[in-house]
Amino acid sequence: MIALPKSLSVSVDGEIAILKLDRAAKRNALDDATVDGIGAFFAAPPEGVKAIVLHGAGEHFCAGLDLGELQARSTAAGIAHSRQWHRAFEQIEFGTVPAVAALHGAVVGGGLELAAACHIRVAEPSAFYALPEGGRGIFVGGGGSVRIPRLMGAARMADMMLTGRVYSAEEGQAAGLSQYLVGAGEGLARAIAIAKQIATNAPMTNFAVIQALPRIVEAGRESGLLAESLMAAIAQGEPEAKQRMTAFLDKRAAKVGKK
Ligand code: 1HE
Repeated sequence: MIALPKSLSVSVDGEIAILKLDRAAKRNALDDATVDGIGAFFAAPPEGVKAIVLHGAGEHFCAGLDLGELQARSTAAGIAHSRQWHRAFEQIEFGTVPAVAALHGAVVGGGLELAAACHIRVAEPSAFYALPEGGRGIFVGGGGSVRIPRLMGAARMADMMLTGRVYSAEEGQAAGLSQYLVGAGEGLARAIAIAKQIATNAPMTNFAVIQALPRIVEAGRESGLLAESLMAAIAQGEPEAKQRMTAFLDKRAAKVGKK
């Protein structure tokens, strides 16, 4: 496994890897080493891992950019810093396996940008969302302006940045920031269960969902429909797809909504 900075720790549970932001004393604030470590981990997950869970140590998921590292940067250096975050978070969104974030406490600034790069977000009631960049005189730089409006809409994101509005876990769920809202203390276990479920899918299905689906959403209608048909035919042609469909016809596979 690749070497990670002290602020990250990993455990592997069968086909699932669990990556922990492990800097609770600083509320898991993201310094450069942590951002690079996240990117490197998602770019090359441990052998055999089919889904990754991301969570935070302590009382909060992530307090965003490490403000201690926010020096006066030249414009060019500021662009390079933001692009470093972009590269790292692209490894999550367009990496090799689906990512599930377990959210609790602060999910703010770059922490929300990080969560938004994951494919599934599971929130505990303590989770709260904010974009304090607005009040700190800066702008999102970790891909937030591209990813967050796709979850909640540009109008809600603009409101968060312009007014400092904080969304509660319930509000975040209603607005689309999380797909699951679970009980207190249940987030990590639920995220792991979801990741294990994802790991049982045919690899081509997971590939299609994380690589093809977001590109199709952004493509024009005709290109999107063509890409969909190609992806559908490729997935359908896989031996695993044939086995799974035969298993259903032979009454060996679960019905939808039933065990
Ligand atoms: C930090 C950071 C940080 C905490 N960088 N050190 N993000 C923010 O503007 C959020 C700033 N943080 C907070 O509002 C609060 O810390 C929390 C709501 C997240 C948590 O509150 P709390 O009461 O649990 O913790 P605390 O007492 O505020 O912080 C504990 C320690 O963590 C303290 O350090 P200490 O040495 O005094 O113990 C804090 O200074 C430290 N800490 N958050 C550095 N963010 C690619 S662009 C992205 C742009 C952004 O992300 S901007 C948003 C930055």
